Amino acid sequence: MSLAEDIAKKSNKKKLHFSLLDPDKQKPEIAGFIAKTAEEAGSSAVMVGGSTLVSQEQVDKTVKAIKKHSNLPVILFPSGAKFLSKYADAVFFMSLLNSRNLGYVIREHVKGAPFVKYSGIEPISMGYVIIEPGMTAGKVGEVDLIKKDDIETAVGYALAAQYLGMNFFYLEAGSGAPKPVSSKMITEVKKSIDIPLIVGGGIRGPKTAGETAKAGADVVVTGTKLEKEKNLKKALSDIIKSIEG
Ligand code: 1GP
Repeated sequence: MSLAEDIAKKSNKKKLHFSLLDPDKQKPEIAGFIAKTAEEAGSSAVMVGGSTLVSQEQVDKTVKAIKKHSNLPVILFPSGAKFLSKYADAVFFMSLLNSRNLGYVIREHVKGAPFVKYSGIEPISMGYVIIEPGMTAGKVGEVDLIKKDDIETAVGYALAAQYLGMNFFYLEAGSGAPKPVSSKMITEVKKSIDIPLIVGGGIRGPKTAGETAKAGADVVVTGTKLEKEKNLKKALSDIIKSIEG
């Protein structure tokens, strides 16, 4: 079974948590330690990526350290073709659908596709949109942000992603967002589509994580929370329990 099928199947039975690690935010060994802790706490996968990366080497080293310390699948969450790693299990082959820059919509994909083919990592097709406030991802991605209460536009993008054949849809408020995507938007998007819905950005505690899952997210992603937490295992376990309901 492909990883995409496995995630879709598991997320049908229970809500999942993915841990996002940005290679720019910590040394590879620390990323490995965080991944190990995330696995112990019940996270289902590690996503690796960020908007401010500088080299493929950075990504390679982080992915290798994660693989060394944990058994979780590693899915790249790339901001461009330069940031792929053959050591990962899969890559979110994601189009930033509301970017004004065609690079993020399709052109980087054209550059990166041969690497994906020859490295053998699994491409997981995903539509990705950024909602206000968008934070760094919104700026770097040159995004026409979806207004936080513009549910109609969010639903339109979600349906378009599904009709284009994408296997997952991702609502992103931006890393470090003061507030996550609203429950109302999540519920309406989830109601409209048949593909799994991933939600991230600004989710830092059990309450918001639980609300996000309850509203309809199949997968809840946290990033920042992993970086600055003293008792990470406990903090993540609480978040994951709350997601699972
Ligand atoms: C993943 O960008 C987010 O969608 C991560 O956001 O860092 O706010 O958890 P946080």
